[in-house]
This record gives sequence, structure tokens and C-alpha cells, in this order.
Amino acid sequence: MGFPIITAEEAASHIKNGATIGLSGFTASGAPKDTFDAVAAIANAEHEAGRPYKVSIFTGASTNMHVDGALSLANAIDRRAPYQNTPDLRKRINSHDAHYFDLHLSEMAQKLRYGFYGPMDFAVIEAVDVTDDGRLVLGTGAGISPTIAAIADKIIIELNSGISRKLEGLHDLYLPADPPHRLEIPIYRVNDRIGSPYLQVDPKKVIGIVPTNVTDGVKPFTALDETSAKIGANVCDFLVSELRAGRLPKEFLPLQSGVGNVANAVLYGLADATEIPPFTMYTEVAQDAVLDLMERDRCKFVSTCSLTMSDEAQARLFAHDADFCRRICIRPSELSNSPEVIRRLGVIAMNTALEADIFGAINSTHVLGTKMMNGIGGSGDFTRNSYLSIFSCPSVSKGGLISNIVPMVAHQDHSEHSVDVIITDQGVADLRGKDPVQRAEIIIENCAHPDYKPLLRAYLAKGKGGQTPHVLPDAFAFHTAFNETGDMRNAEL
Ligand code: 0RQ
Repeated sequence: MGFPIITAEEAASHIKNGATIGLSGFTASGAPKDTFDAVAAIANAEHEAGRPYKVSIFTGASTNMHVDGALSLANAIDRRAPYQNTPDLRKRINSHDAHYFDLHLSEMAQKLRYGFYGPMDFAVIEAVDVTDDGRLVLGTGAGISPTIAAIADKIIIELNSGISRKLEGLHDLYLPADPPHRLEIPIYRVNDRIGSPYLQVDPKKVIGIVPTNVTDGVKPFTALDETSAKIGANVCDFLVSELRAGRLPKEFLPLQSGVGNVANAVLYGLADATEIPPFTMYTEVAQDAVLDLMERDRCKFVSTCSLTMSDEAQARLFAHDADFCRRICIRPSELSNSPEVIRRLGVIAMNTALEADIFGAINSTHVLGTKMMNGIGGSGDFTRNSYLSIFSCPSVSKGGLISNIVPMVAHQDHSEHSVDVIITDQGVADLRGKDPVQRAEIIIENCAHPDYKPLLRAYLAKGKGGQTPHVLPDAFAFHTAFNETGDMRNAEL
């Protein structure tokens, strides 16, 4: 006997005010769709009737316009973790309408299992296939699906006919035991598969199946701008110089690459950096550029948590034969972002900063120190445990009004202890083996924009000693100048 086929509205009608819901997916990829448009409609109706309606949403990473987008417009999100990137949710977070706690993505699933965030009422899981006994082929993102399937009281399956069935066989789903019984995660090479391609859910928990054909809707990247292309080229030149110097093994090491325009530019740079041998990726998001790298045989294998690819790129990927597709492995975030595995494999971590300070600390999350942008995502998981951790960003933002190299970061996500190299469109600062003042000198000279070098040099010169000679009254002079005059170049030092 199969599961009942239900509408999104019927599925949503089970979800009451105050519910805690776990979702499949990682980024927009693999996240449920129609059910949450229907949940948002209930929220709007309840609010119009003067009744409260909010739900807590826990996922692998960010979601899509149907979940974070529609629920935020309806002001229907209570608690939210571990990552987001939707403008409307960002507004709700920064106005405290939504209670967002930003987490290292590797930790989301285990913290749910440990009970830190209370019980889970529902799991809503996207699948591209389901058997009558509850065996699912997941969509394009694995996220925290094995955990939410295990701990949720009830499960709603969104069966998506708009996503390719050729995903079958690409997932590697595995649930580690919890302490004190945890053993090592036995991934010794990037392409080791250790779990099941299927997610088994308890059929007794399943409320029904919501059919949909809505695609992930990931936007393709626009053409690279000059600054991003320069950063990409600088990262590639640096990696080549490391290879020549023998500080990277000649067969190279697996790469992780973050999200966004800069990360995309770095990947495009790698296509032409042929001194780097064909490589593997151990990463959490595989963007469109990764498909290009695979098609050009630059990338041999990618282990990821999601295929964060545009609809066009997904179509292109699944037009390839099964052998090509098997060069992809989609794992839960507990595996893709596992500190243990990242350290063992010697992953080269390449992430993007909002701002870096002259001593090497990184702000990845908070615009001008207060407003949440997206979240830390997997950048901490990879940075802290990598073989080599690289942060890149443009030297300036907003046409030069903001310097992304500042005296002191206004919020710190990654400390100088975890950051090996900082790269901007201006150049490369290799921080390894340098003390704080040496780091400051090279970051200012090699990475800062020329408009800001005199100000940064003045700040460093003003220091009165100590190993890290900050000038505390002036540490946020750049941020203050921007807040007061709209231009960091007006900083008074
Ligand atoms: O805003 O578009 O309005 O002009 O921030 O900046 O340069 O286009 O950079 O798209 O690569 O994103 C850090 C946000 C960079 C991203 C961040 C403004 C700038 C622009 C975007 P506009 P760019 P990108 C794996 C790893 C954290 C999570 C992570 C991110 C917008 O990479 O969220 O690494 N990283 N996860 O103008 C004020 C500054 C600014 C600034 C840039 N200093 N002050 N605004 N901007 N610097 C993935 C996952 O974990 C899922």
C-alpha cells in the first residue's frame, strides 16, 4: 500500500503555530517547495484573524523563496538555524522578528540529535523517488535529512518530478553514532562512499506525499567582473607557487570553495591554471562552475553536500552518462563538513570574507559589525581544519566607500589563528610564520586598496606596543566614518 497523495494545503494544515520543523536540502537545492507556500498562506490568514502563527525551521543551510522567502514575508519564522541568504529573512533577523542562531553547519544535525533545540514535530523532505516502504532518493541537497528523518514525529514527503531521477546513486547517507559511541567517519579518500544512496524513513511517521514539479531555481552567475576575476587569478597564482615550492604535494589536495561571486571567480580561474593537475573537491556546495571544471576534466571528482546549480546546469549535468554523474557524491553536512575528515584529507579551504583586519582576523557575517548578512555557513568548519586556509575578498566595496581591510574587524568569525592567507584584487598576504606586526605590514602593503593604505599605515604607526598593537579608541574609526559620513576614507586617525 502506498502513502496517501495529499495537496500542499493538506500537508500544511497539520503544521500548527509553534511547530518545530526540520527540512531536507542545503541551500535552495533539495529544500521543500510547495508545502511552505501553503504554510505561509496559513500564517497570513492566521495573522489577519489576529492569531499568532510562527514556526521554527532547522535545515542544512539556507533554503529558497518558498521557505525562507515566503515565511519571512508572512513574518512566520520563530527560530531559524543554521544559515540563510534571503533578503526578506535578513530583514526579519536584523529587526528581531525571527530568532536566528548562526551555526557551524557540521554541527546542526548532531545538536538536533543531542536535544539542544527541543523535540522536532515534522520533517519535510524532498525526494525524487519513493518506494511504498519508505525508501527515498533525495533531491539535490542532503543537508540534515538522515537526522530529521530519525528524530521527527511526523514526516511529509515532497515528491518532485521537476528534478532529475538520475540523482539515484549519487547520495552517500550515513548517520554517525553519538558520543560515547562515535567511531571515526571512515572517509579516507574523497571518493570513498561509506553509507547508503537511499534514505529510509519510518513509513508509520509519513503523513503523505505532496507531488510537485517546482525546480530548485538557483540563479546562474552573471559574467565575472574585473575585480572578481583578478581575485580568482591571484588565488590560482598563489596555489601554483605553493605547488612549485613543494608546499603542496604534486598530485595536489582536495579543494573546498565557498559561496558567492568571489568563490565562483576562483573556480573559473582554476579552469585555466593548468599547472595545477586535475584535482578533486571536498566541499559543501557545487556551483555551476564545478560542472564546467568537470566537463573540462579539471575536476575529477566532487564530494559535496549539494548541487547548488542553476536549472540549466542541472539539465546539462544530467544529460551526461551515468559514469560522468558518478563523479559526484552528495553527502549530509555532517560528512561534507566534518572537521575530522577535512583535517584527514588535507582540504585547501577557500572562503570569502566581508572584511579582514590588518592582524588577520576575519568577519564573514556582520555588515559593519551589527547587521547579519548570511551566516558563517561552512567557512568555520573548513577554515579551522584545513591544510591551508585562504580568505579572499575585494579590497573595497560599494565603489570604494568601504575598505574591506580595516584596523579591527567589527565582528570576528575566524581568528588569526585559523587564517593562513588573505587575498584581494590587490595581491596576496601569506601570513604563515609571521607575528602580528609582520602580518599587518604585509596585509596593508599587498591587500589593501591604495586609497586606504595611508590610513592603515597611520593606524599601525600609532600603536604603542604590545604584541598586537591595536589603538583601541581608533579601532573602529573606519566603521564610524562610514556610519557618520558614508565613506571610510574620512576616518580620522
Ligand atoms: O553587496 O551586492 O549590495 O553590492 O556584500 O559581496 O563581494 O559580491 O561577495 O557574493 O562573494 O559574498 C562574505 C557575503 C561574500 C559570502 C559573503 C557587500 C557587497 C555586496 C556581497 P551588494 P560580494 P560574495 C560555504 C562557505 C559566509 C559563509 C561562507 C558569505 C555583498 O561569501 O556569506 O563563507 N560568506 N560559507 O557590496 C559592507 C563590507 C562588505 C560589504 C562586501 N565589508 N561591508 N558590505 N559587502 N563587503 C557556503 C555555505 O556555507 C552554504
